[in-house]
Amino acid sequence: MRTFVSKNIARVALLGAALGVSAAATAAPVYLNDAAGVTVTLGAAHAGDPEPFANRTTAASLASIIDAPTATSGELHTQSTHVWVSGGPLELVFDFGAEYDLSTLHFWNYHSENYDVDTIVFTFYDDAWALVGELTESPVLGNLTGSDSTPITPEDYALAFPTNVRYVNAYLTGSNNQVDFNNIGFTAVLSDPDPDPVDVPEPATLALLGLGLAGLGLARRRRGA
Ligand SMILES: [Ca+2]
Ligand SMILES: [Ca+2]
Ligand SMILES: [Ca+2]
Repeated sequence: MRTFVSKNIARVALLGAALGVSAAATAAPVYLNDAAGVTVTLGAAHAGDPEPFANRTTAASLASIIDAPTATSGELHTQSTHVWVSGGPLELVFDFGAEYDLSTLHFWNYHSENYDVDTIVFTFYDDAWALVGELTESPVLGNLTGSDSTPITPEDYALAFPTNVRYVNAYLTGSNNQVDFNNIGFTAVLSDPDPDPVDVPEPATLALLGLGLAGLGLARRRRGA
């Protein structure tokens, strides 16, 4: 039984190699904040104001943006968890450290209209900073009770387009010039670093075909002799 299984695993692996199927292309998407060491920094809009947050330091605020342990975790809105800019927008730059094919973006908004994030413009870039996609979202409120004692829950945005994304710029704005939320997260698979060419015969297939033809010729010659 073990032989049967291992032989078939070997066959599947060979088939995968022949078809050019990489492990990255077939892998299930994972929550990057947990798995890939996502980092986030302030965007260019804050060049003259390195401490734009109303309630905490930039270091503490940025760290708390990407610390939701899973893509579905709830998080209470407290003075030590929420991210708040009073008097203008917030611009963030995320770096995944490598290129990923994004499938879902997760956003944990504040729970009432006076301070929530009303619009986010996301732009997606590859590792050479070439633009690969854009998305504008109007997030829903983070919970239905409008209460700090009810956890903020994430809203998911499905992403069909962005492949080979390393950097994401997020520009967040709100009514009353208030921006208040808890987390931003990403789910993705590692991009194929070497996309396979199409319509090019595999050398191994050609070699096998050549061997087969040579064998046929040999057999014919032997029958004829
Ligand atoms: Ca957080
Ligand atoms: Ca609002
Ligand atoms: Ca709103």
